[in-house]
Amino acid sequence: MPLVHFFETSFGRTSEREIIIIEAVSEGVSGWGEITAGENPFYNEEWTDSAWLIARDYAMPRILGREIESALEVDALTRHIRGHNMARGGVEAAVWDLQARRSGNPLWREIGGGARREIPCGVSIGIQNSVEELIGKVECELAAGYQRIKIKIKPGWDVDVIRRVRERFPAIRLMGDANSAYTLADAARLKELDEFWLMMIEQPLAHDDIIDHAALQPRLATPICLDECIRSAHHGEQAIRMKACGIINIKLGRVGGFGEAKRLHDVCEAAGVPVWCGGMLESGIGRAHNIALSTLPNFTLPGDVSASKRYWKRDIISPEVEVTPAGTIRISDQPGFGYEIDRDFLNHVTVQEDAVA
Ligand code: OSB
Ligand code: MG
Repeated sequence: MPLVHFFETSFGRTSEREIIIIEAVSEGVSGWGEITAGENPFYNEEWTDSAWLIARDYAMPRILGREIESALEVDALTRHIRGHNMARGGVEAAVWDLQARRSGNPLWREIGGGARREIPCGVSIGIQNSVEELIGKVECELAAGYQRIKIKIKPGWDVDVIRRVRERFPAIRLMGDANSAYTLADAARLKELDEFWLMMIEQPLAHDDIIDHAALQPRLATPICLDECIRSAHHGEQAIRMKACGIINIKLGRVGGFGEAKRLHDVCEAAGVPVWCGGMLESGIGRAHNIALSTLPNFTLPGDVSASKRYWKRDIISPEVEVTPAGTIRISDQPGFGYEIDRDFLNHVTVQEDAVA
């Protein structure tokens, strides 16, 4: 599916998504999941083609044909797979949706959420061709009501860019996401960002590092938010113990599904560390899962969960995800994740299919 606008991070530019959708069927009811891997192994080690094989050949055979009491069991059944959390998590999420639809409950209730009826939303704005274009985009998203603005940064697109945005919008909730573009040797440069009162700076250092983040955090006034390097509740525990961050971004796929996302959420809540729901340029299916996840109590900060139309000319769910003028998404009480699948359009954009039975 082509994005309405390219999305550029410190690791590259995406113009078109190749998304794996999982349909889990039991006794005539379908549940839906999305594997959130990118098209290339640049955010983490997974990509569309690796995830296809892991889901088909390793994750799904462990679940199919089994009597499962609860979707909670799926995580344990696929734990023997090392890494590949997004592939595992997409399958797991489909079984959660299936469980919710079979029991007639909204997914948010099924996972133990429901702390709020509307979730607070922010946007993630990629690296643009010019600062003027970036400022135009920020203006547009603020006018749409979004509660916080995240700007992608990298060396050469950081202090000067943030300065200009901050000058233009002195009072907005603003943050930067580096996607691992710096090292500890850049600490002085990152420290310069302190003067702009960012809510947080996301994953400044290596994708697999916690220790250097712990060395960086006391040198900054700005809280560090960890994304890439937190792949489990245990990593969250370690990062908090080391004081490597003040905030954690939880992505369903990155941690391998709802089971682990809930455990990570609970670890953070117990430690007084707020969390928010990250995004991976999902279709409506992954987006709907993110909305359900964001109703857990400790998701108190605006997430990167935003309206379908920011990404797609037409989404594969109906209705599309919409954002209120207050910058929130209202949760649905429909069974499952609360939206219908637009099967005609899904078929139209499908390029490859496989069935495991
Ligand atoms: O680091 O949060 C990130 C997109 C792709 C890969 C990594 C990230 C992102 C985003 C986009 O920031 C969030 C979204 O709008 O879905
Ligand atoms: Mg990030």
